[in-house]
Amino acid sequence: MTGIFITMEGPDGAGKTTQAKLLGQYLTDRGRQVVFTREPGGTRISEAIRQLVLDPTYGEMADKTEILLYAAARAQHVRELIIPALEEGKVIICDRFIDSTLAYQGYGRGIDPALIKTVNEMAIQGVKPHLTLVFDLEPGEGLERIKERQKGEVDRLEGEGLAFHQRVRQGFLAIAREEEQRCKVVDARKSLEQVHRQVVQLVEAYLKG
Ligand code: T5A
Repeated sequence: MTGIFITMEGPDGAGKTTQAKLLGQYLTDRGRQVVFTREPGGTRISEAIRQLVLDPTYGEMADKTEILLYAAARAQHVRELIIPALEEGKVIICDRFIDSTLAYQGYGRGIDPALIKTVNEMAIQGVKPHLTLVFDLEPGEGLERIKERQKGEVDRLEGEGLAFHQRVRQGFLAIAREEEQRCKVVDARKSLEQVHRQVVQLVEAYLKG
C-alpha cells in the first residue's frame, strides 16, 4: 500500500475538522490525491452507526455497546474506504481513529485498555496511521466553540460532564507521549492560521522523512 494515512485526534471542538480541510486543500494544491474522511463515519454503514452512537436520546447505552459500535463503524470504514485508498496511493486525512477509542472509552469511560486494544486490532485489519496530529485544547474551550456553532445543542458524547472531557484530554496527551514517533501535538488554542502553519510544518516534516 503506497498511500499515506494521516489522522487528526483531540478533544471535541479542538478544530480538527477545520484543519483537516485546510490541510486537504494544501496537499491538493501540491498535486496530491487527497481523501478526506471521518470516524465514526466515512461509509454508508459507518455513517448509519454514527447516527446511532451519537444520538443523545440513547442515554442508556452501555459502555461495551458503545465501544463495539465504534469498532463496527471502523471495521467497515477500513475495509471499504481506507484500504482501497491506500492501495491507490492517496493521502487519507481521517478525522479521528483508534486513539479516540482509547481516549474516550479507555481514559474517559474507564474501559480496560487491553480490551480496547483487542477490539481495535480486529477493526483496523493491520492498518495503522503513519502520522497522527493530536490537537490539544482545554476541553471547556472546545465545548464552548461547539455550543456556539450548534446553538447550544450537543451530541451524546459532547453532553458528558467536564470531568469526563478532562480525562479524555489527558488520555490524548498520554498517547502522544507513549507514541511520540507517530503522534505530534498541535497547540489548538492559536488562531486558525497559526494552527494551520503548525499542521503544515508537521506534515511536511513527515513527508520529507
Ligand atoms: N468518539 C469517536 C469516541 O468516543 N470513540 C471513538 O472511537 C471515536 C472515533 C465524534 C464523537 O465520538 C467520539 C468523539 C466525539 O465526541 P465528532 O462530531 O466527529 O464526534 O467529533 P468532534 O470532535 O466533536 O467534532 P467537531 O467537528 O465538533 O470538532 P472539531 O472537528 O475538533 O472542531 P471544528 O473544526 O469542527 O471546530 C469547532 C468550532 O470551532 C471553530 C470552528 O469554526 C467551529 O465552529 N474553530 C475555531 N475557533 C477559534 N480558533 C480556532 N483555532 C478554531 N478552529 C476551529
